[in-house]
Amino acid sequence: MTISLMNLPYPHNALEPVISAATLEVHHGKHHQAYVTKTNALAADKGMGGSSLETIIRWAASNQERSLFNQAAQVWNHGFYWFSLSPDRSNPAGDLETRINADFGSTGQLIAQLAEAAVGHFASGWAWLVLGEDDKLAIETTHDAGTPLVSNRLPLLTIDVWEHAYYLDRKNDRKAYVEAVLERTLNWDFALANLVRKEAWTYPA
Ligand code: MN3
Repeated sequence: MTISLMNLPYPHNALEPVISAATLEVHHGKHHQAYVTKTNALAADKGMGGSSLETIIRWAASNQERSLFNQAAQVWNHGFYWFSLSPDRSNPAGDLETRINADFGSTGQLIAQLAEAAVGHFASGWAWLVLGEDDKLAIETTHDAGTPLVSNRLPLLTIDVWEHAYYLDRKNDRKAYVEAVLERTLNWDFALANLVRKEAWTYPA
């Protein structure tokens, strides 16, 4: 078994005008595909070729296999990112809404803090909404391929802040990309599903 490039959960043009079809074609078809291809090659070299993506990531993290970790974690992070976006408008509901109000005061305050973290993150990486070990919602950023999958925090949503996520549409204006994503395309239903499951999302086999 090898890792596959998962399908996007929506057509390439579904997120326009927030994210263009051209960006998604390159981001998914070229960048995500390249991470998949390199993960399969490196995992096979390490005797991990038959393992699930999550097993490969955790093994690479605990064995300081940096190259494999970077490629494999990027495969997982991108899959999680595709589901963190949606063309269908949603709002925080259920236990997620309750926790947002308790831990941030309001959805607006959460979004403001997430925007600040995503825009302010230095260089390439990811901005996340997670459920922390203290059972409170939190915002964090990770550098490069870093992922809360290998922490004790439960990932709920992510925003890719690598330049390849927005450069075709926004040039260097990360703020415009982040604000549009936060306002229009965040998939709060996915966040709630992750929260309710209480286990990390798994990449489609
Ligand atoms: Mn990316």
